[in-house]
Amino acid sequence: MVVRVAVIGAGVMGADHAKIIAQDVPNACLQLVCDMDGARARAVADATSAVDCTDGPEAALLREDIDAVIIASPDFTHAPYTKTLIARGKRVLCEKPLSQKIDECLDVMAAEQATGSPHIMVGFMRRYDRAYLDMREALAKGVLGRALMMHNFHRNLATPYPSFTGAMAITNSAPHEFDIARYLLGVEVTTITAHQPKRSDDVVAPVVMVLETDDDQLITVEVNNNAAYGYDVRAELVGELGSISTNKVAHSRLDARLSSAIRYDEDWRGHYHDAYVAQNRDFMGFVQTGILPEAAASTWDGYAAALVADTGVRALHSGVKERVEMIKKPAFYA
Ligand code: ISE
Repeated sequence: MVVRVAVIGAGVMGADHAKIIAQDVPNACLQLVCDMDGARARAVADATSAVDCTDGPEAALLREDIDAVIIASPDFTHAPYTKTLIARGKRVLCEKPLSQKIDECLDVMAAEQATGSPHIMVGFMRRYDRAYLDMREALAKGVLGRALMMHNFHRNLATPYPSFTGAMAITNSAPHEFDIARYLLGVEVTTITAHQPKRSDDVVAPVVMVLETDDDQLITVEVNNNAAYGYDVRAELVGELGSISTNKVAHSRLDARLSSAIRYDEDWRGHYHDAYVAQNRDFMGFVQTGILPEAAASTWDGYAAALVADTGVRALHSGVKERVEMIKKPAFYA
């Protein structure tokens, strides 16, 4: 069966998803590219030979010639669009966050549970990245012994716009770390503290967080959205018997003239290209079988990451350790 896919939102991530669907995913046909900016939708559709394009997202979600949808439109649209698509019985890959509002996450979860089957996969692509997969395997094989700590660094070249805040470092960037740590350790986060050093200028300073888990482990997360030198994401998982670290900071290293230089990516698209491809291929399996893939992030995972982020923002403002108040996990997500 060929799956006809619509990509809603043709910005940075939407354009990337469209390209991956068109070039790297067997059994998928890029049926529709949609963006409120019609010229942008047209440009991405032309570049990817999509069947059609449109500037009307609401109408696009109702089209009959679409089997599955990738949502990469602005964050505030994720919850309403996923709810429309759940009602239509479509399977959706929704870029993170599911929503930044906790009540909206709960709403989407309730709508999905009411159908009796999973409809949404949240785009936490690091679950498909080779380095994190190796961590998972090392843990499962017992090579590390009991996991004690996970340290994470998340550095961007620069914030996407000047009004980006420390709170947004927590709600926009850190959810990747919240999700991958929960996923690898198989735990929930119970508390969080958040701190910021003072910069000499007025751009947003790094945020450093310490998280405790319900299995008494510690997770540290540094998000530095203005690292200035390149896109650099690293992690180390420390157990009682050993430790495993990500080992790829860049695609290449140039050795010449008695020195060595590493070339960093400008953003995450190159760094995680293979993970995005694997994730989107897995999404096709989800559409065809209706079974949420083992590695995929569910709406519960989307809720959990959003809740940790929300609590993290509170901790940043209060300056004290805040408790993450989760609802009881519904049996649907067991
Ligand atoms: C950004 O918000 C993302 O969502 C990307 O996936 C991430 O890798 C990037 O560093 C974030 O800032």
